[in-house]
Amino acid sequence: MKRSLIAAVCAAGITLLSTAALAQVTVKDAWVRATVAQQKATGAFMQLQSAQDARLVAAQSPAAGVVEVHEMAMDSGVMKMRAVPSLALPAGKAVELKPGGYHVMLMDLKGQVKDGDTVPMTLVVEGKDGKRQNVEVKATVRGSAQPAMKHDHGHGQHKH
Ligand SMILES: [Cu+2]
Repeated sequence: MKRSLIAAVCAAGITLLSTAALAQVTVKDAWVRATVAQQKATGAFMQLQSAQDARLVAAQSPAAGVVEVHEMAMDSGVMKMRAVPSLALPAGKAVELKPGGYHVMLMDLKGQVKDGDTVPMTLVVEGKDGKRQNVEVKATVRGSAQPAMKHDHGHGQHKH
């Protein structure tokens, strides 16, 4: 019992050492919005934090033909989204990808993304030294697509 515990701790130590040279990126609460049949695109959201200054420069997923990093912003009173070449991940700062803000856009979907499914994604993070690192993410599919398509009247928005 005791021996196996020590072995586990050692293994964890080795993992930490081998990744120390790269920007260590943690991903929290990764989720993808569910789609309806025939819907070709959806968004992935998560919280990213990098130990060192880095940038999210690309993403891939076997579930989508095209994956881009998008930004949503008000433009002359209209909510618009556009692809951004990269997303800055300042050292130690949690960067939120959320509805209405930055998101990973999954386009040319291979199939319907259903509530409860898991969507694997690979994020490509580039450190200040130009070194690229792949970060594997398993995002959980949440919700039904309808509320996202309809207009919300402001009810049930507070989630405290
Ligand atoms: Cu988008």
